[in-house]
Amino acid sequence: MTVGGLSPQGYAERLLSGDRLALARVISKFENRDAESAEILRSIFQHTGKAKVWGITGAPGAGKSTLVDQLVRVLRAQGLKVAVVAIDPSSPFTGGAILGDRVRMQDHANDPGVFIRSLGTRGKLGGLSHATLESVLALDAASFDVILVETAGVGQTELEILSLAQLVVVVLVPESGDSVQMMKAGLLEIADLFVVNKSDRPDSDRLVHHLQGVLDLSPEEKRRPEILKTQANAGKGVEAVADQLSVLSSLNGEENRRRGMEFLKREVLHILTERLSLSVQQAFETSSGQELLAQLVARKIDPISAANILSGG
Ligand SMILES: Nc1nc2c(ncn2[C@@H]2O[C@H](COP(=O)(O)OP(=O)(O)O)[C@@H](O)[C@H]2O)c(=O)[nH]1
Ligand SMILES: [Mg+2]
Repeated sequence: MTVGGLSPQGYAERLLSGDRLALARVISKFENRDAESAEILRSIFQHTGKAKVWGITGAPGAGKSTLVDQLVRVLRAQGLKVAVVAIDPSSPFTGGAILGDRVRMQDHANDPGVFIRSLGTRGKLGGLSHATLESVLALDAASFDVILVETAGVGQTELEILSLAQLVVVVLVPESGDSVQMMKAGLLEIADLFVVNKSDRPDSDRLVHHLQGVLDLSPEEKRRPEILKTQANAGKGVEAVADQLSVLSSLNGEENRRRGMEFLKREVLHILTERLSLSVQQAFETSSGQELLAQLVARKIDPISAANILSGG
């Protein structure tokens, strides 16, 4: 069956009825900021807000994809429909995810209860976080119970993306000194659960103790995150991670609601800020805008008064 040539409404209806091809197309439209995106989003938004959205972050090579793959297995065994959104900054050339992720995930390729999607970083400023949010909304509307968002904890964009998650898992590994890097990157503040992966390697207990020390020192503004050890490539410790996430999900009802509200508030603010910024730039391009700029430069008018004029004040 083809889904080409559908109206935005048609795409939305197919997606809501569980059509995977329509879902994939809609995500592509969101990713490419297609003109139909706004209308599709409007049609599906009321059907969102049900899925659990869990972020998985950590340095490249920490084992996030391996852990995600294993979490999918565990959650599927519990009868849950699971989607994965992988954000991959390591492949700027193809705008897609590294091959390894796809190969590993092929185990789930024929399972209708699993949907895996990579989003590239080809987006412009802020584009990737918008695309990620909208993709997560599409998956939510398509009735996935759990949406796992894998992202390398490296920059502001990734932190922004993680703020859409109700729970954030930070994956650390013993051999690298990345725990300190992670803390610097602000991951300590957003972690709801720490996973020390590659526990088959020496020094994993040392990392656990180190982390405990760090947590002892940090202000107790939120629930203290647990630290769990895994060996993701052997599937060890993954059930405990899934269980802990489920427990936190059920405990965090009010907190999840608050996070969700804060996130959506910020998203609306983003949209408006982008629009306003664009319209002011366009205003400067007009002849009266050029005149205003000339007056500014000549010190005949000050920036506050210029802003008042531009905002019609
Ligand atoms: N020794 C060991 N290797 C692991 C473990 N988990 C994952 N790996 C390996 O670490 C490498 C990077 O894993 P990957 O999941 O791609 O990391 P990501 O970049 O964080 O997504 C792969 O070769 C995995 O097989 C583990 O628990 N122990
Ligand atoms: Mg990965």
